[in-house]
Amino acid sequence: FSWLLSGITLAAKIIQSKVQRAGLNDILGSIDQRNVQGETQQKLDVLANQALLQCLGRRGNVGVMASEENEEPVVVHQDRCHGKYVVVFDPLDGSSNIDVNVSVGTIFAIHRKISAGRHGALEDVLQPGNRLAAAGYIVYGSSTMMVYSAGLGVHGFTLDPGVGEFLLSHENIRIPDEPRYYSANHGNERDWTEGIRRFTRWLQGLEGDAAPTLSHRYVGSMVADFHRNLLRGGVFYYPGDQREANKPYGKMRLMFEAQALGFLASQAGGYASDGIGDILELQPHTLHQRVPLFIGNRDLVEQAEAFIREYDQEWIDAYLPFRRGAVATV
Ligand code: P6P
Repeated sequence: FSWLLSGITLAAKIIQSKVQRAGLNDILGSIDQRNVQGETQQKLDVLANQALLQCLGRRGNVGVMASEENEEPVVVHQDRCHGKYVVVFDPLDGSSNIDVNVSVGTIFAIHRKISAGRHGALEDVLQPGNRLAAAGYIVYGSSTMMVYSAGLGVHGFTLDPGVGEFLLSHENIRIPDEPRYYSANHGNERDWTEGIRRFTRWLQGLEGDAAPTLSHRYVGSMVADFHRNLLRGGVFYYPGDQREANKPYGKMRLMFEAQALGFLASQAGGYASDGIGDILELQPHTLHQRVPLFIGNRDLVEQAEAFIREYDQEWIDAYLPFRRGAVATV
């Protein structure tokens, strides 16, 4: 397992070296290709994807890899009878921020292979988050830090550029009981449901009693926003909406963002929900499935669920078919 992790940290060092020089090496900007999400692929996220595929593909104990940048999982076919792990990753989350020098991140989740066949399959990838063996992220910010859990608490390792190694810097991270921030994109407020609007006013101390008084922080890079709330206490939410496009399932990816970060939140004493229930209990139906996401301090996330139950029955009815897998999210 540590050999697998060394594949991730090697890829992280390669990515970090490219991220910090992106403005110099003409790898900024897009390559005018679109990824499976329909998003313009920035050159750096293509390079990051290649680094992870190569560093993990040669580890021997990785049977399947699934990337947010690839339509389908990559089954590692070399003769590896011991390819017992599945690695799911978003190679460079928040990549639209690269050109403006805002922190970006790599998110990874590690499942154990469950299929009977010699080589991995999609069923090995589409497992619920409560079966994760480990998960973590690397945040490429003022320093480069890997935050990781294998089910025994959350620990932070900071890259020492002089040594070229990640050194333990934050042992047993716990989300503070007293939250300080909430993170949401107010630009989408016109499309929020009644329950989300009331939840937001509650967070701002404008509605209801026992409301916290939080500051708003949102950089539009999930790893950066999550990392701040993990260390300082708070809640990040990207709800579903009822725009005319009617995407009650929102934007966040279950397999590539929500599961890994939900696992870390849970290990640090927090909680992650799709607005109805625990993200880690959700049985995935498709690789690029999207879910609404509320993640951070448990009491704040549970308050969001309460507002949704009270005011958003229409949204719940619209979202449930996607949650059950009766209809695929796009
Ligand atoms: P918006 C990046 O594309 C991402 O998936 C997350 O990193 C980030 O939190 C979110 O989208 C930002 O989305 O719509 O607020 O720009």
